[in-house]
Amino acid sequence: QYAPKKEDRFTFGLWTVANQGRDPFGDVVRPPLNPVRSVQKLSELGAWGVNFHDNDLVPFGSSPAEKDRIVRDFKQALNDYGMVVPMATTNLFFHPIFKDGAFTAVDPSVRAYALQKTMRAIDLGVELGAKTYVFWGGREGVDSEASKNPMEAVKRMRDAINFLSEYVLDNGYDLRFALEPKPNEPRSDTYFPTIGHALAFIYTLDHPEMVGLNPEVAHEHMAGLNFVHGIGQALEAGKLFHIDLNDQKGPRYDQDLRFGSENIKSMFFLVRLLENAGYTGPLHFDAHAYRTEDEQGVWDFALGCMRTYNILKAKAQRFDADPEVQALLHTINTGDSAHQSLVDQVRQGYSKDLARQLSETNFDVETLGKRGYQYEKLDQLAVEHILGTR
Ligand code: 3MF
Ligand code: MG
Ligand code: MG
Ligand code: MG
Repeated sequence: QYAPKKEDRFTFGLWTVANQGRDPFGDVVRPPLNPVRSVQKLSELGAWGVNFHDNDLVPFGSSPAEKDRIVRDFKQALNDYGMVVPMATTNLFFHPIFKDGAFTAVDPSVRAYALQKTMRAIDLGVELGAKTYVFWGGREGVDSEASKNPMEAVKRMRDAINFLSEYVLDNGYDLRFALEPKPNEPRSDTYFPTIGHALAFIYTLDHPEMVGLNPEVAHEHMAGLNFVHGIGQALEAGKLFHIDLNDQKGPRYDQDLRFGSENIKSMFFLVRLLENAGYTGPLHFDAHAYRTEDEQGVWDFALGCMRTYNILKAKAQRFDADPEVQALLHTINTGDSAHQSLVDQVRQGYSKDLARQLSETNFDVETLGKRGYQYEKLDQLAVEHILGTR
């Protein structure tokens, strides 16, 4: 019943299942995983597609002949195993050239090279079918505040996104951009640190309609923020183009844990929101197996991410269909009908008459202040659904 299927639209980054477990204190613990093998295994487990950074597929510095061979084999694997590539992105953080950033680096040669690398990676992504192109500004930030003017950094990022938007249009590509905010790591501070910062930036671009967001659970939790609310605002703005699902234990380094392995309650409300809002984009996992795992542990991890999403989806449906929940939500949201009509009119917009009606209305503030909202009862119902007793 919870087994993942292609229609569920689950995707993984090639970098996620191929993560070898290197961390700042320890070396790799798993052998490299070939992209073709990842495509095969993920397909068998029920995933719909894979996403990649240019260099996840074609190693940095490959010759044109090597690149052609790799891309040919990869296309063949996609075809053989019925997998798609909905998203692609650029690695603008691994090579030493990017140690001070890419689009916002102080060195103009680095900024120009970052554009060249991204144009090539866009061509590759589009060739493999990508419809969304993600920008995670891995090293776009500072360690020393003395090094850069933060206003100039915004302008440089805007120049890059505007230029690349035109590149996409000029080539007639069917591709949208999704900005992925993160507050820090690997830089001690990253520009555009949260969903809110990125969202505000989009409306200063030349083609805001082409640019949306790719928020990540762990990244917002690193900043101590409520991910469900960030996703709500992105959805409401029509800007949730893509999503990085994973999990995280509070404001620490980016842990990329198996989806739903830690914050089960907020992930329940996240899945409920995505499903009820009719989000139809990819459900992408940007996470990796614990460093303790061998290859089998990687597939256990991948299957776990997808199963947990499906289980939470079923639980969210049961919660919404529960008559006791429905009755309680109805009571909670109902008040004086005259006042309901006032706020309905506010939604329609301002008028002098409405302003007059509002200023002449008498409110029983004492009684309203004494009201109990029954959220304890409602929340306990949610908890019981999550725990499986209803
Ligand atoms: C880092 C990330 C990135 C981005 C990726 C674009 C390596 O914290 O989250 O993963 O998700 O670059 O999708
Ligand atoms: Mg991340
Ligand atoms: Mg992460
Ligand atoms: Mg991510």
